[in-house]
Amino acid sequence: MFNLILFGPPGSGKGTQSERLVAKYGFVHLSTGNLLREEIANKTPLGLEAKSFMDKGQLVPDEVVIGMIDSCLEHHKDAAGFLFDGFPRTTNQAGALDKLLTLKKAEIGLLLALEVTEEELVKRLLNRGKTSGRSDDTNETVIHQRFTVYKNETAPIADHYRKLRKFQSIKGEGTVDEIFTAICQAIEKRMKTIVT
Ligand code: B4P
Repeated sequence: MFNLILFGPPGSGKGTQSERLVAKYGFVHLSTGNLLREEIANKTPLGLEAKSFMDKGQLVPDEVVIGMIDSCLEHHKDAAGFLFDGFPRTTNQAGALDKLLTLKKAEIGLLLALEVTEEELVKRLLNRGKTSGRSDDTNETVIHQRFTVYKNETAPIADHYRKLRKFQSIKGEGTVDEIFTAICQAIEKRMKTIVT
């Protein structure tokens, strides 16, 4: 089992690259953002609670997100590998993920961090906001709030995986194809070191 975390600030291309990675490697894709948006679309109590945080550019409480991931892992017991997209986003979530995987005698193989300048991120998010209907992508104040949350709460997770020698950064600017090629090279190099 090879488990990958795709990491990076809002708009760095995690969702975009995940779709391709799933098609190529057959990972089970676990995007907490997508799972939360499904709950919102279905107007569930969890979705209504999540929306109030997401609309302000804040993180949804850890226990909500960890519970969602736990039940997804349970639903996919025979998966050949998971792609975590947008999760973990706090050190608490990272600790919970380690524990959940240990219970399944599994671990994270690699964390790939997409590096993109803030100027480019704002451009991408505002552009997506024109068509996506995502309320967190249309307001520049909310977008900047998401960056602040990322720097304060999410970026520190990288150190945890750096210490485990599972961290690698990837240039997240260029064409989607160029970035995908760099990601695949990093995955395949890491897979070889795990197998041999
Ligand atoms: P997410 O859904 O995770 O989304 P994201 O960070 O906004 O975007 P992503 O990086 O996936 O960008 P994408 O590929 O789409 O989070 C949304 C919210 O949900 C969070 O703010 C939070 O409130 C909540 N949430 C989610 N997970 C949580 C957790 N674990 N804990 C607590 N709260 C959580 O790309 C963006 C745009 O760029 C697209 O329009 C795309 O077409 C474009 N693009 C991509 N690659 C490009 C390239 N190479 N060149 C040009 N444009 C590109």
